[in-house]
Amino acid sequence: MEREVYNLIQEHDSIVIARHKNPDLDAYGSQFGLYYALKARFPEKKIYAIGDTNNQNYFQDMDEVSEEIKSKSLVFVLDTVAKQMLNEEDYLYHKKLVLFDHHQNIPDIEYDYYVRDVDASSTSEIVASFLLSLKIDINQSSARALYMGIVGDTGRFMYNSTTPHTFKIAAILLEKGINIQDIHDQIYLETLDNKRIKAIYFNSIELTKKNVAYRKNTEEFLNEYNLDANFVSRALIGQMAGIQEVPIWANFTYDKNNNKILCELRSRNFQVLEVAKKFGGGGHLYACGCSVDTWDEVDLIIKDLNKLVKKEGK
Ligand SMILES: [Mn+2]
Repeated sequence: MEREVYNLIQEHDSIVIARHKNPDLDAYGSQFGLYYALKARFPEKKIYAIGDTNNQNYFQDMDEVSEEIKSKSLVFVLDTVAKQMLNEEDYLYHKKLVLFDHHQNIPDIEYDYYVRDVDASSTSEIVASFLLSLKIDINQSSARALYMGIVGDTGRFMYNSTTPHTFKIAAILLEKGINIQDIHDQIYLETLDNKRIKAIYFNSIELTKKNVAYRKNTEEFLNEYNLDANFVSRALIGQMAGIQEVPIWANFTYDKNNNKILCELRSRNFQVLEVAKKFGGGGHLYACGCSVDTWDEVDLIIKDLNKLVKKEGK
């Protein structure tokens, strides 16, 4: 399959690299990891990185590409295969479409090739393996991006998704001369304000009878501290992780941009994915999400999570 994708790259004069919206480090890392490596290898081709942006963009401004150019291009979609995670304009127009992903979902968009590895720690790891298998040089910019993506999705090599292969890839990336201290500072240094918000957040988490921890982040809470919904949803949930008594934790955040409630579900050993899927979402077995319209639905999710603990009686 790698060979076929390589042939597609060679056949096209323009290549567009997209990834899911509200990008996390792995979305950016896989995107720019592929981008910088292909740019160096194929200087004569037009290569674009597209999508929305946020405060985790440690790379460069995103490109604007017309429908006309996209329609003639080989388009990559990275770190998702699900429509609801994508902006239509990022995958609809293409000559050929290639997916790279490590999630459990079944694609609901049409594609030509699908490079899938649910055992990979991250899409960045898949991209690194892809480049290595084709002997496309991973330059330092590419290595930095891919390393960031792996660090992001493995929680600095702490999650179970980290495999011997992940470390092999990380070793190869380090050999490119990237500075991991700089990388970690860029990702993890935070402001005093941020630390204070985390304390406020943590002090108001709630628990079900089975110690499912959750927090409902209302519009009022976001407004009071002038917080971004994506930040609250994705960055604050970690505050509930790593607590002995808490088997499952969930974060519910009102997002005024689309009038939805973003739901993030996490667990060490309960498969919360089944609950996310029931409510139209997806992701990984132990880390996943969905979005719903009402707080009543949120209460149903909390109930289901509580039931999950009850059922397994752990
Ligand atoms: Mn990922």
